[in-house]
Amino acid sequence: HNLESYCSLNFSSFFPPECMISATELELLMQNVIFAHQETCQFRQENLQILRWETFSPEEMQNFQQKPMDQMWERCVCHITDAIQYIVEFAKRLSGFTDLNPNDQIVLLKAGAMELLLIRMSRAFNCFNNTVFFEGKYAQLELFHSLGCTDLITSMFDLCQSLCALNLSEHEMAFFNAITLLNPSYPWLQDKHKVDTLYRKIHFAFRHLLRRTHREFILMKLPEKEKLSNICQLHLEKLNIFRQMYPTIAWERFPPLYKELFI
Ligand code: MHQ
Repeated sequence: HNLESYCSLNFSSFFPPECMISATELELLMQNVIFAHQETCQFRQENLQILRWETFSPEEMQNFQQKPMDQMWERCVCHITDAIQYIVEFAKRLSGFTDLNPNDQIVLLKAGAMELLLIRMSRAFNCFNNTVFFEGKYAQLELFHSLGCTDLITSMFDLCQSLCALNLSEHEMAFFNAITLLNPSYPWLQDKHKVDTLYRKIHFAFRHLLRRTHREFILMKLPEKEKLSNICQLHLEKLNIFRQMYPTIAWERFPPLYKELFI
């Protein structure tokens, strides 16, 4: 790192003491986070926009609602697992993530995968009619009735509503995902300091991006960590109830990655 490039930024007051980063490193980091998201976002924003008003017909809805609980769970869990595979890929492409020790990578993914899924869900959400992209069309909350977890799904939809109100760009989405994943506050982390350094750098790059686009105010409006983790907790509770009702289904038919993360 050379001193000149630090000075050229003239943000010295913003540099957290443990996070020195040169202008070049900052640019590279911004590109890295944005590319990591672009390359792993599963559905492109343009395509989701095109399908925005394709909703399920009442007959199709009824068809879903009449499915047995276990079948619907299995189906949803498979879609969630697919989506999480892309989230794992996002993490792997974030510079610095794979340099963390393997235990800490797992700790962060276990704690963060569902939170990132919630953030990504807001991209696939139409806030004007309260629907979410599911199996090729947009689905109302009622479609998921047979899962037996209306409170969970309601809070997922509510979160998406509040995220949609912020109108996050794909770049902002990328950074929000990255800082949510790299939360240095988990007690099980072995090298907290390394996670913390990476977190600060990415947070700094995020603020830099927001300053450039005059969008700093969104930092105060992003949902609190607690809000996300409450929904994740609710998901775990619902999963536990389901497992008690259908122990063999959960064990034999849920994908290994889902079991590894949540069971
Ligand atoms: C991703 C794509 C994606 C894939 C799957 C907890 C439980 C048993 C059910 C989508 C929740 C039901 C999920 C499938 C329902 C709310 C789940 C089932 C963004 C997220 C998204 C759209 C998931 C959103 C949440 C869905 C619809 O890139």
